[in-house]
Amino acid sequence: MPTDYRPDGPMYARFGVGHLDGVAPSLVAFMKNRIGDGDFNLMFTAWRFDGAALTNQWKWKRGNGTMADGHNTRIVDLDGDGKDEIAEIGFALNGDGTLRYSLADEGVVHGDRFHIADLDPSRPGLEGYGVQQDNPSGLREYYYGAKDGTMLWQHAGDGVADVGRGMAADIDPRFPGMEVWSFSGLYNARSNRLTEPDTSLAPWPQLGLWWDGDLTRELLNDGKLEKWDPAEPKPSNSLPRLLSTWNYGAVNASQGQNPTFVGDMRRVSSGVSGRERSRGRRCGCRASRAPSFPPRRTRVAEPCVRRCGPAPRGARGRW
Ligand SMILES: [Ca+2]
Ligand SMILES: [Ca+2]
Ligand SMILES: [Ca+2]
Repeated sequence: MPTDYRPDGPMYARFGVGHLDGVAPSLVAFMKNRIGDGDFNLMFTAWRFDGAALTNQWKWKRGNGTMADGHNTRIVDLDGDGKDEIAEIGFALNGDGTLRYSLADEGVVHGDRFHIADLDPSRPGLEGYGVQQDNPSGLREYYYGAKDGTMLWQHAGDGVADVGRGMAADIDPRFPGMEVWSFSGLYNARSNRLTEPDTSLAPWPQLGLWWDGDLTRELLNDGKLEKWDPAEPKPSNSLPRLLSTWNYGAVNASQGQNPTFVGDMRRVSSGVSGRERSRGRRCGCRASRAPSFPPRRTRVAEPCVRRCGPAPRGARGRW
């Protein structure tokens, strides 16, 4: 284990699996600690396990760079060449541990949420969307080409604000591709236009899932399965509700209750009941009976989910 930052204390880490060479899986580790009450150290490492020994393939250190990390690491093939890259909210690494791009020159700093997906199917490749925490420039949210970090649009406001949450999903079929939203209104990502002119009417930017079998995404917000209806837009606290999970024994999935929900599975929502949660075990599972058309990948077949979470029991080969 690299000891570069050991004098500053233990490093907390998050892990994922990536096919960095397009062939064999590597363990990718995000490792971070703090220099007293000051700056943070950040290091990425990649590891290969051959069945007997664990070998460190490379390490990347941020040093004094301004590349911003967030609360999620995305391991995803950004350029479609079959080899995974590693993305943070403000930069991306190539699979060999070199810096691919940084969004620092675009003014991106730390934020709590970002998403990478084919937000605009008419534009080749993947796009990214992120939100900002206390950006001194007033930047609230931004949308960019995920392959090379090309900034496509930004929204700024007066003063400094902690946006906190942001979400990307196709919830309005009138506009091609996905919508993105935080607290500045509901936008179609591709066009950078409000899909709902009243910016006080939008879902809460939390989590998404497919539940009722149609082409657009449903929403999972604080234990409620909700659906955005563009024809009857509502404020975030009164969206039409499909299901309240607490009626089935799950605890209310507020922020402090994580990991009550690990959702975004296909038409399945899982939660831990209050009683079982207190025992620290068992999951409850609630599945939709709505027919699914067209068929979609299950959670364990979705590359981004699989590469950024634990392997399901019994998984073999490339996944
Ligand atoms: Ca790639
Ligand atoms: Ca695209
Ligand atoms: Ca849409």
